[in-house]
Amino acid sequence: MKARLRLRMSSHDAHYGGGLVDGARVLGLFGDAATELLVRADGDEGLFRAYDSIEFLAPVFAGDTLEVDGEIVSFGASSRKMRFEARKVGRARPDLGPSAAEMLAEPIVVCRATGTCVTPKDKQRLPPAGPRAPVILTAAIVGAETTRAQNPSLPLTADEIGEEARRCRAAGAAVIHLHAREPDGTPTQSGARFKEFIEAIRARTDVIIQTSTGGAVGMGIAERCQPLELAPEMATLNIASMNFGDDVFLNTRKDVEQVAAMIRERRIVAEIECYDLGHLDAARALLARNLIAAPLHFQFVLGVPGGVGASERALDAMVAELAGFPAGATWAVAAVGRHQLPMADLAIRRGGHARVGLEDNVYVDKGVLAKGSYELVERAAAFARAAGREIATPAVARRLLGLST
Ligand code: KMH
Ligand code: ZN
Repeated sequence: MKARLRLRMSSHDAHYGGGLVDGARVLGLFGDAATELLVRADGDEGLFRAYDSIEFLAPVFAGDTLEVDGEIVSFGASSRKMRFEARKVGRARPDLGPSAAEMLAEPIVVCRATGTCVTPKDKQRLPPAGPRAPVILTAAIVGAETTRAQNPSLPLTADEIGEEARRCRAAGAAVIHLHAREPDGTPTQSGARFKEFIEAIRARTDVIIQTSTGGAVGMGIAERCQPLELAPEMATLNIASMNFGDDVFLNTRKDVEQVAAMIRERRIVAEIECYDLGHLDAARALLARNLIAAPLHFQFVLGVPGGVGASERALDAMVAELAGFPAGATWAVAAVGRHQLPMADLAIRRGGHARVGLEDNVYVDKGVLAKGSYELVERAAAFARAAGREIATPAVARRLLGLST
């Protein structure tokens, strides 16, 4: 959540010789931006508790025009971490005439700060929405690449898949991201195998089942799309080709358009898999051609060798790109390997949703294998609670994702 103020420093604001404005004046503007953010998030003005860092980077004078940005970067139960930046975007030019002034071609950053504000729980008047909405946890319980040699708890048979889905649901998962395997572990997109797995899950729990159309690297597009014939509630839509470790994950534009059209025709809700920043542009092109439709749901897959790395900076860039899409889009993070849990935590604090599970990561702690995807879901659920967000049940997730209930 972001707020922006713009105002001109007048001679009333000048405090020191030479028309210099004091730093406290700029901090007052950060306070105003923080207040707007708290009013929008909580329906309360809240309190500024502490600054963690303040850097004054350039002097401010009477006659300068400042632009101030404030942003809530993460939510706790009552704390809201924020960052601020003030930039000079215009200035007086007394050297050219008594009322001469100019807007700057390049803004000058005059101050940066980070801090924490608090809205006590009993003062939070607004229903949790947007960044405070319940967290949708997705469990990617099998995937196509993980092997039993990497983690002996990987479920492979219909019974094992059904039981693992039940455990994940009990731990807080609302969505199961599903691949299928032959009993020997070979990945398959066979409709018959998916049907068996879906029935095993349905017999045990009410989770949303999201079938993969990614399959395994090297599979043809028709092969990958077989599960769509089973009319799952959700399906993945991989948006572009990329290196995938040592392999190439091929998603030509024509193929992506075909998969998107098949998903749309069957009224299945697409989860748009973005492994890189440019994949959001590819999604925008599909939107323009009506091959995907709002409400959109994005999965930011971070840390695949060949895609964007798993960093806070990368996540911020991808979230910022959502400004170019219709309002109301939801987003989640699936980071791979050791990044899975820390990035799930960050995504949840940023107001997103999260996917965890053995498909993308086999460890629950450094060197400690997860007993199953459910253990990773338990960790993600703890992150949600620490951030003061509820965990979406499948029913709530269906509402948030625009699935028919
Ligand atoms: N197995 C990966 C190559 C998806 O499920 O849609 C692709 C994948 C994506 O797992
Ligand atoms: Zn997958």
